[in-house]
Amino acid sequence: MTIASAPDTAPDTVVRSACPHDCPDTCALLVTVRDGVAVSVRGDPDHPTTHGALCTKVSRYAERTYHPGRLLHPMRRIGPKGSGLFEPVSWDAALHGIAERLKAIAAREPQAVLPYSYGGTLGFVQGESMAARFFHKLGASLLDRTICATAGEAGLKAVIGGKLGMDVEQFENSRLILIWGSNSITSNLHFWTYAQRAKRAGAKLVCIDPWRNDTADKCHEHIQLRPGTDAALAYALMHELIVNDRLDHGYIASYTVGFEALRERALEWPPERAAEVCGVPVAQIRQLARDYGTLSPAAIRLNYGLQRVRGGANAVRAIACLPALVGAWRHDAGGLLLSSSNHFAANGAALERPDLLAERKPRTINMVTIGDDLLREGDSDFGPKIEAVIVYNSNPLAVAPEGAKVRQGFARDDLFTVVLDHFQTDTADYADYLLPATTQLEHVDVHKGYGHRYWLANNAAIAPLGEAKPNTEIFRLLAARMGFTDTCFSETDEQLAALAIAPDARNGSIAWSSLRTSGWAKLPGPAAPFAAGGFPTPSGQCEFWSQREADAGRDALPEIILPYECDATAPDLAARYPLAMISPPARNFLNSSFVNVDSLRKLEGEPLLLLHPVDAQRRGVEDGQMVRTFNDRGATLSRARLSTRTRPGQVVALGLWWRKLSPGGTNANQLTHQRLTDLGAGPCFYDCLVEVAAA
Ligand SMILES: Nc1nc2c(c(=O)[nH]1)N[C@H]1C(S)=C(S)[C@@H](COP(=O)(O)OP(=O)(O)OC[C@H]3O[C@@H](n4cnc5c(=O)[nH]c(N)nc54)[C@H](O)[C@@H]3O)O[C@H]1N2
Ligand SMILES: Nc1nc2c(c(=O)[nH]1)N[C@H]1C(S)=C(S)[C@@H](COP(=O)(O)OP(=O)(O)OC[C@H]3O[C@@H](n4cnc5c(=O)[nH]c(N)nc54)[C@H](O)[C@@H]3O)O[C@H]1N2
Ligand SMILES: [Mo]
Repeated sequence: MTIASAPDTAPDTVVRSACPHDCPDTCALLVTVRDGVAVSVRGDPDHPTTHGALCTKVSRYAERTYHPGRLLHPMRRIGPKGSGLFEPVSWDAALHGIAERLKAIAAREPQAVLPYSYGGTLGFVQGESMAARFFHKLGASLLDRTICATAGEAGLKAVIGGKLGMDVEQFENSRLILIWGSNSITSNLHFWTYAQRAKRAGAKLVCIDPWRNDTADKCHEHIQLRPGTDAALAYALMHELIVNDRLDHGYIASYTVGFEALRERALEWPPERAAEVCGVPVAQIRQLARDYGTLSPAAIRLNYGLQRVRGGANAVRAIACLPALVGAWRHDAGGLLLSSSNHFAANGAALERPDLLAERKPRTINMVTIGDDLLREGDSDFGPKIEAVIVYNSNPLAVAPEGAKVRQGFARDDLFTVVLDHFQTDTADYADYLLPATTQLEHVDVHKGYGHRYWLANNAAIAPLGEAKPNTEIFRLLAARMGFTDTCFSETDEQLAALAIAPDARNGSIAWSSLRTSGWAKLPGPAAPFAAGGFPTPSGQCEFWSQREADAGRDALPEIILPYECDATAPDLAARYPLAMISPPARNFLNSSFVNVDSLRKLEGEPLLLLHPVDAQRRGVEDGQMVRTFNDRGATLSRARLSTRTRPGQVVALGLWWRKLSPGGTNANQLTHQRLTDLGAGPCFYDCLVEVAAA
């Protein structure tokens, strides 16, 4: 008998981890490690919503981690900003250089320093924990993290009180599912499993989306409305429910406020009127209303696609009224799901320590307007000019709107920029210091879902590659260099993970100590959160009519607000730029992550522009030809794909490509603008007029 002691004969170990990405599915992962190397990343077959299946992207997570382009050493810029020329330096030199510069700026004005971060990881530990402590202690500007979901959040909050809703696992029992503003097969694959089960059991599936995406193909019905017109459609549905008396009067009387006012408004929106605005057949709206009023339980899977327009929050508000009208909330498999975030109790204050601000009240910068804000001089309105940006978990050069200005801002010679990332992204090219961060396989974290109700643990599977360090450790070391001595800067990642899960009835008995071994645990609580009312609104009711909105000087009812950029609101602009562009996610990328993974980029091919044959013919564009898409803000190059999947007058640019991996050196965000949504101060990525010409 031989004893296996040599490393090459050591048995494989399987580590429980969690997908870090910004996606509603937040899958439970099993990482197989052999001799210190992660050899496979699988979905946990026992975790109900993961059910052993991963999306193509994350099944390549090991390929991403061991990618030859991984940043393995701290780097200092040696060429002009944007050139991408760096030299490796020691951690000591990098930390020293950064701390000296930040100290000098902060001694004059700490608010001149800006953190910039978003969803590279949704972990509580590697997200806003040590990083937030660092910036709070410094007194840096605060960042309003609006780039994805704040409009939808504001809309939901107004009506149902928060990011609460159906349990995704219940959709399999629904009889009607409206997939609204979501390409689920692309961006919420594990929900789609439940939708398919429902379909097999006889449910009707309807997709409401401006283009016929993968998901629409597999639904019974596709309502192909114009972008930004969802509130009008929702009101027409209400109109039909009311005039045909397909209402749950009992639910309305017991658990809602403002029905009379809503009714009056809805009666102004017969399907004929909405059909004009939305550009869809009247009969289709009537049929949808009939289905919604008669098939029970009726479920709505809303996603964030429809709130990236001027009226995005109010569109969500209008849609959020529907389940209460028909009493869908009474059923486990009825109601609506946009986000399940507020089912969880996370201890944000303990992690982020806003108390470190003491008496200081720094200004807040909206991350959507980073383009403009980096170009602003200091003034009494804006406050001090931004002199330093620390970017982590984000790639603003690719993801933020009006890319030309974002680039120009980051190209400022007098801006000090530090980027923490896994790769030399578009943003990294503009860094003064580029710091190598660990991936999910190399660090500890704790996650909640926003499309399901599980807490998940991420144990480190392998040692950090090269000299990479977790975000937390980088901020710990920087804090020490800055002379921050508070004990909170020496807390370990395990301690942070334990803090994240608040001791709160919403979490039941879930705690880090057991989660790290079990891998995942489901929140307690009923499937149907509002079966008997109990909305966390000021009135405790579903608020069709919102006193809070009225007090803020806004419409107390959901409002129909058309896009900034469309025929009806901007006819002159529409005459020059007649095509509405939407730029939703490509299946094999995750925002701008994974674009540099060769096998996934090959699957996507190259930047494409879907153009309706009628529009193509008018412009003399043929299928497969390179085209220039442009407006006053800039231009992109992509390959035209003639397709009836899009509407006439509308183009689809699947994203989000890295600028430097795109033929014209720009991506769809070269065309988008920085104006904000009606509520929630979110971005309007899908509210964008362009023109197209053969390149
Ligand atoms: N593969 C993949 N998965 C992802 C992402 C990714 O980039 N790639 N991104 C992740 C992130 S950050 C998020 S926030 C989530 C959610 O991601 P979302 O941004 O919601 O993306 P989708 O679910 O693809 O839904 C977008 C859909 O909304 C449609 N849409 C655009 N404008 C309108 C409109 O005005 N009305 C309606 N009804 N529909 C409209 C688009 O055509 C598209 O099909 O997905 C996550 N999952
Ligand atoms: N035109 C258009 N623009 C969009 C969208 C769209 O649909 N159309 N979608 C918008 C949406 S929904 C969102 S959420 C935003 C997303 O914007 P971002 O949150 O910026 O998302 P990513 O592009 O994935 O960039 C995340 C970066 O974080 C890095 N990263 C990952 N993990 C770690 C880590 O542990 N440490 C560090 N330091 N870095 C890490 C990744 O390598 C990657 O470079 O983009 C928005 N922009
Ligand atoms: Mo997002």
